[in-house]
Amino acid sequence: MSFNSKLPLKLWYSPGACSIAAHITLLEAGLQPELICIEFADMTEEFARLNPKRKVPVLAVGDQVITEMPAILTAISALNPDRKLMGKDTLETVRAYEWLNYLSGVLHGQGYGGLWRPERFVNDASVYPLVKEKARQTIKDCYTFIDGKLKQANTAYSVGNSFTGVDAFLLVFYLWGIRIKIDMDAGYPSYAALAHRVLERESVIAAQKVHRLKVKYVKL
Ligand SMILES: N[C@@H](CCC(=O)N[C@@H](CS)C(=O)NCC(=O)O)C(=O)O
Repeated sequence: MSFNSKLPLKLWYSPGACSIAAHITLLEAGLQPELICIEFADMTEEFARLNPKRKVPVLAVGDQVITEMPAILTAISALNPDRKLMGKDTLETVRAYEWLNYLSGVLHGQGYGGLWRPERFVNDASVYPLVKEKARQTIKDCYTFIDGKLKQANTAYSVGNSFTGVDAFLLVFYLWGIRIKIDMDAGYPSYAALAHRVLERESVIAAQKVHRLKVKYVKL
């Protein structure tokens, strides 16, 4: 089965969503996918035939449809292995997965999932405020953890000194933190420093024009 960067590439994304991380990483790999915008409200039966989970990002490489951020970032990295977008050696790749699973499972799934989609956690709408309150605390706990981990590592990027897909995913949560009115720069300086470094990359500047996920850029 062929799997290479000569095959047609399609990325389904939603404005403001996590899917920008896949687009950034594709651009970092030197790849220009066909971009297909799908609003959350339009994730109907037709979209469900593509991704029954009704979520973005979705990446198609030829006839292979790939979902879930860690899998998508792995696929993109494999399309241009020279760019080492999942780490330069085995240990860095292990660390990349350690980050991605945590970001995807805890910060995205539990934190932002609970805050923006409390109905996924409880049936009783009267307790949504409690779910949201707990989710906001989970988000802040994650930011504290991320900031501490980056401070301790003292590297230019989250996995060593080169950009990986993890940095694109971390940028999403930095921007979402600002969206939910957390003072990211004051509260999490090591995380903010990484995010500002990532925001300067050409891939990010190009992707932001498409995704409407912007931040008033204040240089630290
Ligand atoms: N576990 C999935 C989560 C993807 C996800 O939650 N995507 C959001 C956008 S950031 C989505 O499509 N949400 C649709 C909805 O909530 O209706 C992944 O890692 O790709």
